[in-house]
Amino acid sequence: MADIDAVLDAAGLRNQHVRDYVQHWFAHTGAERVEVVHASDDARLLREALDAGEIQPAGDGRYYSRSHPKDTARSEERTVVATSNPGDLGVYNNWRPASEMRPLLEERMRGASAGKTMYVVPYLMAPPGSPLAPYAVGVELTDTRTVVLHMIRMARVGVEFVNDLADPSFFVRGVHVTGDLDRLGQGTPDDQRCFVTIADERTILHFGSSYGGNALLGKIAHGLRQASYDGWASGEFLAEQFMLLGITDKQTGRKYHVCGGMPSASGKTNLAMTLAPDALGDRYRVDFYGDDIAWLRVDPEDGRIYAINPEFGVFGVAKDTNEVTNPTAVDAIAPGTGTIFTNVAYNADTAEVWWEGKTPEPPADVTGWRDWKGRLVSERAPEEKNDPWAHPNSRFTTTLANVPNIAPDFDTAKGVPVDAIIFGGRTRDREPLVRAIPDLAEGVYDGLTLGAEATFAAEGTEGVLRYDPMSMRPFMSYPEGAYAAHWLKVVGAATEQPIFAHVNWFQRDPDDGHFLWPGYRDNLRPLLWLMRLRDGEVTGRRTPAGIVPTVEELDLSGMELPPGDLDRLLGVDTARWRQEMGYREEHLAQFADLPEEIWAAHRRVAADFDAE
Ligand code: GTP
Ligand code: SPV
Ligand code: MN
Repeated sequence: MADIDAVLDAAGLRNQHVRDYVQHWFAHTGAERVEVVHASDDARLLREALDAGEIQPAGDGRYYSRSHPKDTARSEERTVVATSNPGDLGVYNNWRPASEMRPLLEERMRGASAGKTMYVVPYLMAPPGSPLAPYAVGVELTDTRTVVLHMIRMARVGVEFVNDLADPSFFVRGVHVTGDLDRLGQGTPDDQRCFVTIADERTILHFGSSYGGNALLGKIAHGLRQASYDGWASGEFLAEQFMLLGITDKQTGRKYHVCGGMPSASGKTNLAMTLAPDALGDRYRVDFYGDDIAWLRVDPEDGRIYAINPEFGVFGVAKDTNEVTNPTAVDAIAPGTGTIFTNVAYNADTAEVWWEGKTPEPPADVTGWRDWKGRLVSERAPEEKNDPWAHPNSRFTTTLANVPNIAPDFDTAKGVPVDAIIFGGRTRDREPLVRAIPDLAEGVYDGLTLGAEATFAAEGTEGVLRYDPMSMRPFMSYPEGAYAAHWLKVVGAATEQPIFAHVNWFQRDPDDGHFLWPGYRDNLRPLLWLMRLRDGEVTGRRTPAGIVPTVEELDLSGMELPPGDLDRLLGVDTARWRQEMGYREEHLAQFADLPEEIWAAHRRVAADFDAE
């Protein structure tokens, strides 16, 4: 192994624990060579990937990549959280014993990287210097170059993040082996894929994919599953699938920070990036902090909740991204940004990409265009003619620095103080545009009972109504009762409580199905109302489900909404809610050890509806 030592020496990788770990998995996976990655290797790795045909040019320093057609989204079924404690079994975490999963993954991975390079990707999932940085250190070993290119965009990458650790053995060990994607039986009873976080060993073993959260281990495997477990085990913090944004009222100089959870592909990226309805004039500035993950802790100095975005980039849904819906995202993926597009439609002749909703109609001249499966659009069979050109879960990958309204203090070590925590999802009826919840237990209860239509970000579930507690269902790494108790404890310890709220941009007309609320940039309006409620400038209308705005309180300037739509948007349908309370009771009953405060909140809301 002397040659590997030489490679690690040359890369300046000094941490002996990391070196031992690399040696171990190099031998185990049978890789042919090792390469240590630094963010500054990006240009060379891009050239190599272009030469190897793994990516294609997509115009002005942007790139196109296509994943295997059977590998286009997370597989929730094949994802497991393992520990050595059967008490960690939860309803959503697919818990298995570590003693069963480690050997299984070791067997799948043995020799499975033969002939390939093992890239060593040391990373940090936090702003440098953050009090939570010790939990954010990891090393991903991967046998796929496009995964490295994505990691460089999504995390801070370099040996400096693992050398000189206070405890050199305290880093997350992530091993990603792609496997032979043609032969993994994806979706069959003999599915070989397996994505395991061994949470109490801080080890992540993912086999059988090279796509998104299945393969970029810093992102959701570490940033959410491992981190939420660490936050609970240490008692110190929360790690949630949350966006994070700042709103500055330029008239008063007051700055607010809002974070919140919405299930995958339900609008976090769009919300965090794009708020700024021009109709409201130049009064507000909205800063982008993060679109998918936030870690929350109480700062001992002032006792407030602070949030950081542990990520370095955005892995955003491409569908419907355009100048009208999200001009900020359009700029963030513009020429010169180094963006990588995955599974959109591609034209090699013109180096262009396209996805549904990029423009109202697909390019009129189909010459050279291939759909996400690589089929020439002009040659698709008649029954394929209506297939989307881009996969619904096709994505763009760009760094935070490319987002034009990135907050000037986005990488401040301490994070930013949180004024509001919101939950939302795709709900076609029942949920009003916004309802505020000023009580901690009722806020946590609301998050736990977040019910929404599932999306294409995971395989095989689109459109199904299901509960997605705090949008963490696919990322829950410990039991829900303990999760609720941990939330009450962390947020309860803050000296200044954030206000909670539930939002819904996805109400539909019961007759023709159109979205009642225009959404996107106009979502700033309900958030401004929430901030005014927090400051005591409006009082709203009390309902058993929380406080909703009156029509007068909501700033609707420059909007034209049919009055009937507005009533529906701000209405609380008591009959539907009473029915929902029954479903919630059943849902919550599944969770052992749910704190009494949560049941009490449930009973209060139910009694209020009964009294209506
Ligand atoms: P993940 O990255 O999977 O966690 O998703 P996300 O929550 O960041 O979702 P994203 O913002 O990427 O939105 C997903 C889809 O919802 C995109 O196709 C958006 O165009 C659409 N969308 C986002 N916001 C709105 C909105 O306010 N109204 C409507 N109708 N659609 C929206
Ligand atoms: C999600 O699915 O919620 C994502 C994309 O943010 S992935 O990284 O694939 O999980
Ligand atoms: Mn997400």
